[in-house]
Amino acid sequence: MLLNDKNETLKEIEQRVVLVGINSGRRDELSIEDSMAELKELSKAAGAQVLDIVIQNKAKIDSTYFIGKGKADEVKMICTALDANTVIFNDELSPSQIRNLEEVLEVTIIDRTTLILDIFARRATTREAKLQVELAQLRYRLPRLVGLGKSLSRTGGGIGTRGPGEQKLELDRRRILDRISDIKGQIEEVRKHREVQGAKRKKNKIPVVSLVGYTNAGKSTIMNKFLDLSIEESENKKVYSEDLLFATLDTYHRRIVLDDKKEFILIDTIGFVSKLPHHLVEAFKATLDEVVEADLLVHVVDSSNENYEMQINVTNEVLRDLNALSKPIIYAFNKCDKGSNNEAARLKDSVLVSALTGYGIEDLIKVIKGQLFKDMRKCRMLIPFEKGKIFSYLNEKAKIYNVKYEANGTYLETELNEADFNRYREYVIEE
Ligand SMILES: Nc1nc2c(ncn2[C@@H]2O[C@H](COP(=O)(O)OP(=O)(O)OP(=O)(O)O)[C@@H](O)[C@H]2O)c(=O)[nH]1
Ligand SMILES: [Mg+2]
Repeated sequence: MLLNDKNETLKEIEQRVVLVGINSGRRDELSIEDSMAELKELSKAAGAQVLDIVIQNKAKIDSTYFIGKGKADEVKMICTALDANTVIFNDELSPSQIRNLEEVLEVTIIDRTTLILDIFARRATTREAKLQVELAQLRYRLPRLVGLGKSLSRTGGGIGTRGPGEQKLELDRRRILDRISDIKGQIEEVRKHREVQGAKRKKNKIPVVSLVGYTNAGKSTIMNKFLDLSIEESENKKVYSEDLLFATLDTYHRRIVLDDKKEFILIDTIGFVSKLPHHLVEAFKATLDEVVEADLLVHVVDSSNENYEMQINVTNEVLRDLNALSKPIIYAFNKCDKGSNNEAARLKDSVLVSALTGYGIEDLIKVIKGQLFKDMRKCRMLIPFEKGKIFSYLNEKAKIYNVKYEANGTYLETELNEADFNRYREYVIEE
């Protein structure tokens, strides 16, 4: 399927890249192999061709070159031998590190944050997502410009470079600041519109379920499977899913109506990844806040991935940042068709599923319903014939198990939500 072609930063030149990471030996972090494998996937998602991976064991980061000077020379040799034009580092680099590395390696230097921001920029399709990504990019760039400005004035920069250099930076800085405030205004506008929609949904009291999880876990595929089971027309509401990191970069709301007429709004959104740039989480905060404001979270896990535990932890870290860990959460251990980890599904409130084959999807829906509609009340009602409107309303909105027309009205066996139960309490003859 086609991606957004408008952002062609990485596309114009073929990016032949070497990846570089530091193994700091810290226990609490992802293993360096996993982390570099993730960086490789991210690079591929940005359209780059990965030629080699270089790892340095180093407890302390070098302030000049990030890696040691000797290692930098080695990377230079590798780049020359493989004809690489870009080196991607697995961590955030300071402006001076970028400059020093560019000097030694004579290729484009990209850090992990820039890479992730770039992927987001290429994939975003809605106005809001585009604005949010641009905001994150500008905010990431701004202090880097300032840093560069300072270091330029410190070193002098030689005749002719200093003045214009600084002026240009100041100009860039001002332009960026202007653009930031412009974007903020636009985001505010879009957000107001979204809040109106959210308020409408609240008024209708339709419960909301959000799919959350590590990128590529299968959230969008699950959403599409749910749409198949929804009795509302759903074919043109399917969302994009693909074997790619960050296939989804916007938030999609879909109404799911089950055959017993119970319904909920399902939200599919961006996936998480380790070391998700802070600026990105900040820029997407409003979107993510909306996601985690749901009545229920379904945490989708790729249980066939050997790193599934790390991916659960990464997701939970982001959820913690968003203050969402106290929400009701159901785990969907997906991709069980790929030889899943049965151990995984022993967690409380978890369901083993395969969005591909459909295995377990009905069970997942059952668990979701159990959680969302646990306050539903079964009752028998007698509705006088002159209240035909109430009958039509219930017929449309509620599951009706039995109807009989009796002498003094319509007799119903049904199940009502709290609000309807209270509204029509006078017609309830037995609970
Ligand atoms: N074998 C198998 N593949 C699956 C299953 N569910 C999803 N996939 C595949 O996994 C890949 C990622 O699925 P998506 O639904 O796009 O994943 P996502 O969680 O929405 O990912 P992002 O939007 O990138 O965060 C796709 O190639 C899917 O076809 C499953 O149950 N079994
Ligand atoms: Mg998706």
